[in-house]
Amino acid sequence: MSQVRKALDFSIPVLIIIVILSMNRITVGHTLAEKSRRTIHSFDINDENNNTITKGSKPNFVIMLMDDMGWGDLGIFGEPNKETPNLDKMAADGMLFPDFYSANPLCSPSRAALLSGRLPIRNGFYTTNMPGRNAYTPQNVVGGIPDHEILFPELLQTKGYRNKIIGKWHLGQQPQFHPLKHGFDEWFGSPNCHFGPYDGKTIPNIPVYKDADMVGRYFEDFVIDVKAGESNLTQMYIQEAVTFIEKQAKSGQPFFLYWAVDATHQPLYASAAFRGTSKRGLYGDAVRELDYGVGQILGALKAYGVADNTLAFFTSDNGAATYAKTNGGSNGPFLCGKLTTFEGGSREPTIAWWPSQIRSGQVSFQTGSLMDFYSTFLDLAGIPPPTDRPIDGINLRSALLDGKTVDRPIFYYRGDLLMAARVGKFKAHFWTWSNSWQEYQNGTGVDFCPGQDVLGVTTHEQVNRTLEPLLFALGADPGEKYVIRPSSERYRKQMPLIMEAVNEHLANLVPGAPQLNICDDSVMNWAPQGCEKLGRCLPIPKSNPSKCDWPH
Ligand SMILES: [Ca+2]
Repeated sequence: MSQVRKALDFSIPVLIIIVILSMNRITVGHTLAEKSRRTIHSFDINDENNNTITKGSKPNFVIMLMDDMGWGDLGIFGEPNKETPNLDKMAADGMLFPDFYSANPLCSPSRAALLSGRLPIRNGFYTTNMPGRNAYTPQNVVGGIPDHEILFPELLQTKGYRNKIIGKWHLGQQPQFHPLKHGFDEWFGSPNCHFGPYDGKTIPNIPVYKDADMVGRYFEDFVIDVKAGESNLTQMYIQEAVTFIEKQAKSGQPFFLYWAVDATHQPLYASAAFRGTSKRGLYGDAVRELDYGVGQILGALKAYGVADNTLAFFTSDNGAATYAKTNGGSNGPFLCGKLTTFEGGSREPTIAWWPSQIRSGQVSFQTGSLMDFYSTFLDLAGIPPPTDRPIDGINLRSALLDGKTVDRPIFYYRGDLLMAARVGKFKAHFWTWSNSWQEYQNGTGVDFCPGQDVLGVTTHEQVNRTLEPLLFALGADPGEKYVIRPSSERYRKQMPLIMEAVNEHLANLVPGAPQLNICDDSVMNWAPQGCEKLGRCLPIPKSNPSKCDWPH
């Protein structure tokens, strides 16, 4: 952890300032597809139905987590084509959070942090193979979410909640890491990204699970036409969500729905009904279908009478993949995107909605984090959080219900390296790195900051700034373009405040054992549980573990 500790070495003439920190085909068999066709009906977000079937003291929770969708992809946040009417309506009826962050600029660590309430450096979703590298869970990764992490759905279960994940899990594909072992009662989706198609000999296609058992594989049973960009998956995910909401509303049992859809993650896809409907191309088609899905889910909550007792959040797991250029999303005014610790990497389009509790049309400037769902949901469900470990999420109750804000720092990590920190409206970079020269290839290769080079900031090598961090005023300069002079009064005033938060963070930091160091082809999805019933198990190759190679 010497890389992390390097930030401790920083010192500047210290002004004595006290800062109060509240750290405080689609045929899965034909049955599912047919069922899906049979039962689809449409809901309207504008429906008013206060015919409450269930009104318990415990609220229901919904997280609609997008994959690689950017802050700037929503009409409400300024996307010029204005193609997200349901999200814009959700915001108009609820609370918009412009300053909301993921805990990491990449899928797996972001999701591990969301569910554990803890930074990846604590929960183990990082690598120490090389300093400052982003790691995730492709299907040859040996690790996953450790048993000793307490995910908030596990705690909700103890108080009678029924929890369902729909879509991408990404916290490990080996059986011990599956959602049903970590707080979920139901699952429809996959353990890894929908990459492929693979040959099934050197690499197996990714399985799709219905609860504990595999029911098919992407590209074999669940068709994704990569060339056309077409798949019915989002429609299936919508239907799964609506059916779950109906079931839970009728039973009266409180629930948590984690809708972790992935159409905006490459390979992009949309169903035939949405393909070609966006001015933005396929990416926009995917956004439009997901926006439709949001309308269906909120509409179902209303139609089944549980809207007033349900807190729903919409957000995304990391910034838009700017390296995909027009095939990726928009991070609005923010610098760079996915995989970076600039604002474009982790500022998320976030909306809260709770008709009976959150007044409509509000904007909260609470600095928020996906990790805050942990503390917030537990509090609202009357469940004490664990006291034997640091929790990085804060409780958003007062922000949601009373419109209050509290100061809290944001720490930007890339793997094991603390790259930057935000306190108030100011952000300091201790290290800068966009992506390597090797990948960048003088502009002809991969670029995490296309069209956004800022001299000395978007560096293609890891540059250590700990002796004189780069400071930006995010309020005036959300795009991190204008470095504040170290000799300026603002710098001398703000840096000690940031360093106090950083030093407190690092002093109490006990990094978790890194889970993303070792890869082994034998752990891939050769023979997922349930494959025997389908006669679809593949031979497992000999184990040959090695250090994973993380290029970013
Ligand atoms: Ca992602």
